[in-house]
Amino acid sequence: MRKILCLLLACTALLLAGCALFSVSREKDFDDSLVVVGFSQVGSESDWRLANTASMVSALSEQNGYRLLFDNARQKQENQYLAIRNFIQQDVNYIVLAPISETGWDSVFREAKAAGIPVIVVDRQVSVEDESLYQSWVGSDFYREGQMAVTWMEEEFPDSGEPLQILHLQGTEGATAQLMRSLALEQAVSRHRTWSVEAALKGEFTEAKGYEVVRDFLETGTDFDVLYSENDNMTFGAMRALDEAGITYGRDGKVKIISFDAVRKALEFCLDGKINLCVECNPLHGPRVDRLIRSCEAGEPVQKFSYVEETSFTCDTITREMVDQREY
Ligand code: GYE
Repeated sequence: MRKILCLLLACTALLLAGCALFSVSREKDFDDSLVVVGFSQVGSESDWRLANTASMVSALSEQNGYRLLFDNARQKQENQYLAIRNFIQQDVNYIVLAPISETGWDSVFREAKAAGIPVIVVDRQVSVEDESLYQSWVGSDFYREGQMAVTWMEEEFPDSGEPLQILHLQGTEGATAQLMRSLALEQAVSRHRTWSVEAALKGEFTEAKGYEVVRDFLETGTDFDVLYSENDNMTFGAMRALDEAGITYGRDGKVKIISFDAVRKALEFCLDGKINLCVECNPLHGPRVDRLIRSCEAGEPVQKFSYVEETSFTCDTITREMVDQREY
């Protein structure tokens, strides 16, 4: 009996000590002056995404006055709902969302609004009934990116009556980056009588899936002249499949390659003549979100939509210097 009592006392003492320790460390960790931001990220599917996460983490750092709660949704929208509800429960000051797809946000956004938490959307857009459910959006003009690619194709393959066969490698279905880059291509194909899309493959913006679907497609033996790939990582996968099938590509090859994002590795391939066109998509949204939050905190009016300026690179004009300037 005495032994049990001693054990109980020891456990209680440990528990109390634990609580004390916990509250001390909480007090130490938690600085009231910090702005608490919950960030729900799509996943880590691409080099672009990793650069985007790094940019957000460094801009929303403690040094800059933030406490960042980061959640990686691993490409599942249900995980984003959970993360947002969790942020609401923790009563964060702002919710930042990089949405997987455009639709399905009305309910959780309404919950955030009811809790008085502003939502800032980055990268892809959202389609909600009531636009006042979120504060602002910052990201790329994905349709313009698609148009840059199409304009390059029009210059490269002026209508000569010869057929132009295109293999379309698409990103995550329903993501603005996929919808708009696809739309620009589809509209161009319907304008040009001789252009055709041999297949629209779903590569989910990942290298592994890009490799797999292109490898399987190549087994059908269908010919094509252009690979229109909606992100660099899928392009890297597709290049591996082409290598394995012995099909040449790039400046001196059979297949011309268009790739979106223009991360450093893709620019290296472009410089090497392996990718013909890299269309830039800027992932460095951290400082932009920081500025938006600062304006909100200062009670200044904030812009609803901010589009980022972007360019493109071709293997005929890219230089070593341009590649070296790329940080991601
Ligand atoms: O192109 C791709 C990423 O939404 C712009 O998502 C982003 C896209 C980007 O996984 O690499």
